[in-house]
Amino acid sequence: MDKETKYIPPEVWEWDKPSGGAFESINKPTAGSAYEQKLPRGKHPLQLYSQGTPNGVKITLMLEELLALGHKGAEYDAWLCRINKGEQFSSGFVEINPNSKIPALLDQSNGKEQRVFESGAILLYLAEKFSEFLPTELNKRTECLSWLFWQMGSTPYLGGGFGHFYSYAPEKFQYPIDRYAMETKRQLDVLDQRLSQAEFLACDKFTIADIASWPWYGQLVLGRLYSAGNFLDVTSYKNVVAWAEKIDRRPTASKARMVNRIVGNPKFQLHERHDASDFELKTQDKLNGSE
Ligand SMILES: N[C@@H](CCC(=O)N[C@@H](CS)C(=O)NCC(=O)O)C(=O)O
Repeated sequence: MDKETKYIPPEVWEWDKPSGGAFESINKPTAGSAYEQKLPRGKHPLQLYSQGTPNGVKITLMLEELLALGHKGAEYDAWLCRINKGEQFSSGFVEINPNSKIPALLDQSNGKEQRVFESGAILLYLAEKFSEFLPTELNKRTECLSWLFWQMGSTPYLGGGFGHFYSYAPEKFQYPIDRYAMETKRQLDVLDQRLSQAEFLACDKFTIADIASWPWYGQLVLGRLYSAGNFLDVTSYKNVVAWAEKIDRRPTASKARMVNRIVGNPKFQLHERHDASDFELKTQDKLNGSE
């Protein structure tokens, strides 16, 4: 960068132009609702407002796992919230998540209403509500929550850092790509070393720690995120790859990835899920590309 183009921060930052890149139309420096619109409600106990991004898949994986175990109370309506159209800024969505990010959950069981936002909090809520995927023994529970919080704190460097600058930014800038590629590889190494000692992140059982991490790090090492498999040499993290493949073989995993998905093969896009049969009957290829 020469002297003329070098950026000198002003005294006070002001939002005078869109930031550029894939999300410039929805990025803004203020919170709160942008327009009045109620959220739709279905008949099931749990109402999920989401999109099929890795954070969204955490919750659909948890819900499909709970249903596979026979928990009828985990029946859910999954409504599509299109974040690229700014639907997370509707008044109804903001009532459920003041932070305007998917996923958001409303539990309307037993005539009461409980909102839950932040994917980690949603996983913990569902784990406690159904007494599943969270060990009860204090040391294992603590290990599980440590990995859950590790994921929540670490992944913004992978998504908002590496993914943003490698994939979404308007230009390729070496400084942030180097910084976040290094951090992402460090995180993969953390996981790889942990998974050399234990079958799953918290212990020998599949828990919400795995459910939180797989849609990000699992998808990354399976080459499904940011087309960055080669760049980050993901196959060298052998324990992470083995863990990711093992979870990928669970029958719930492919379903979880279909719900609220709006990109890729229409056969694997189920924009809204209101019934178990929707996976067979309501995918976008069956709906003839209409919505
Ligand atoms: N910490 C939040 C992050 C959620 C998040 O970043 N969601 C993204 C999609 S993956 C989103 O809604 N982005 C829309 C926006 O930033 O306006 C969580 O884990 O629930």
